[in-house]
Amino acid sequence: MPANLPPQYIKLEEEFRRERDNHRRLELLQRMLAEIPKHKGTDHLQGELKSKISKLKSQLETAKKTGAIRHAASDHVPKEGAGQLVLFGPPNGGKSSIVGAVTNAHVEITGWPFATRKSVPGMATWENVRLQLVDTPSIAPEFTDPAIFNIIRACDVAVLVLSLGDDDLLDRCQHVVERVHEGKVRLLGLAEPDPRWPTALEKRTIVVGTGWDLDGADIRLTLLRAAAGEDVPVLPVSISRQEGLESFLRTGFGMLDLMRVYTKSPGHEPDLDDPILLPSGGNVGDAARLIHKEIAERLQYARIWSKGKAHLDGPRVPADHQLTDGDILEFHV
Ligand SMILES: Nc1nc2c(ncn2[C@@H]2O[C@H](COP(=O)(O)OP(=O)(O)OP(=O)(O)O)[C@@H](O)[C@H]2O)c(=O)[nH]1
Ligand SMILES: [Mg+2]
Repeated sequence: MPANLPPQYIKLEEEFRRERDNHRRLELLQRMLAEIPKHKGTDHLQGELKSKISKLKSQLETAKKTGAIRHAASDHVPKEGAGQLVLFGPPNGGKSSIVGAVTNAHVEITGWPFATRKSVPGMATWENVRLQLVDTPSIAPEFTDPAIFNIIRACDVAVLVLSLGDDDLLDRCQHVVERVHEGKVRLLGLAEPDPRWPTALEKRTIVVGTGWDLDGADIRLTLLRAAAGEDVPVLPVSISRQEGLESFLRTGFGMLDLMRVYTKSPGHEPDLDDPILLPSGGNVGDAARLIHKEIAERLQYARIWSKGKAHLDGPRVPADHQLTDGDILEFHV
C-alpha cells in the first residue's frame, strides 16, 4: 500500500467497506479514484479501482434490465375499459380460446399444454361496454410463473377457466385455488379464509367451463357446480358453438358493480352507445361530477327517464336522487 494516500481517501475507503448498497458503493469508488494522487506508485491501485468500478457498473446495469423487463412484460397489465377480467387456470383449460373468441388479441391456441408463455390483454365488447380480458400462462404443479399472482391481485374480476372435457377438472380446480391462495389471493366463493395467509386479498371470482360441446360435459358441469358451491357462478361455454360467451361477459360486467347512465341535452336524443359508468348506488350528483365538476356544483335539477318508469316523461329530480342502470339524464344548471 503506498504510504502517501491522503486522509480523505482513507475515510472513503472505510465507508466503502461498510456500505452494502451498490449504487452508493459505486459512487464511493469513483470518489476514491478522484482522490488518489496520480503517480507511478499508485498505478496498481488506480487499475484495481477502475476494474471494480466497471464490474459494479455492469452488475447494476444487469439488475436494472431484468427488473424492468419483469415489471413491464409479465408482472403488470395496464387497465383499460370498464374493468379487467383475468383468465387463469390449468394448462389446456381454454383460456386463450375464450380471449381469442371475444377479442382481437393474438393468442396462442393449441392442443398441447403450456402454449401461452406470457400474459396478453384483449378488449371485448358486451352491449355498449368495453371489458378487458387478460390471457395468462397456466398454473400447474409442474410449473407456475409466480408473476401470475401479481396479475390476479390487480384484476377486478378473477376468472378461473377449466375444461369440461377433462376428467381431472376437480383436482385441477383445487390445485389452482390453493396455489392462488398461497400467492396471497383468496378467490371468493372457492376458498375460505386461511390463517396461513392472513393478508390474502379477496377477489370476486367466476368459474368458466369450456368444452360444453364435448362428451360428458354436462355431467362434469354438475360435479363442478356441486364442488364449487353456490357462492360462485359456474358458467359453461362452447367456443366451437359460440355458446355461453355472452352470459360470461354479462356476469363479468355484473361483478364490476357498475351501472350505465346516459345523458342528453334538451330536445335531443341520448347517445346510447356512450354510457357514463358509475358505481352502483350512485346518484344524480355523482353522474354530474363524472362529466364536469362545474355541472355538479351548479346543478339545479335533472330530468330523468328510467326503464322501470317509462310512463313518466322526464320528471325533475334533485342531486341526491339515486340512479339505476339505464337511466337517461338531462342536467339543468
Ligand atoms: N371442443 C372444444 N374445444 C375447446 C374449447 N375451448 C378450447 N378448446 C380446445 O382446447 C385446447 C386448449 O385450448 P387453449 O385455449 O389453448 O387452452 P389454454 O388454457 O390457453 O392452454 P395453455 O395456454 O396451454 O395453458 C385447444 O385445442 C382448443 O381448441 C371448446 O369450447 N370446445
Ligand atoms: Mg393459452
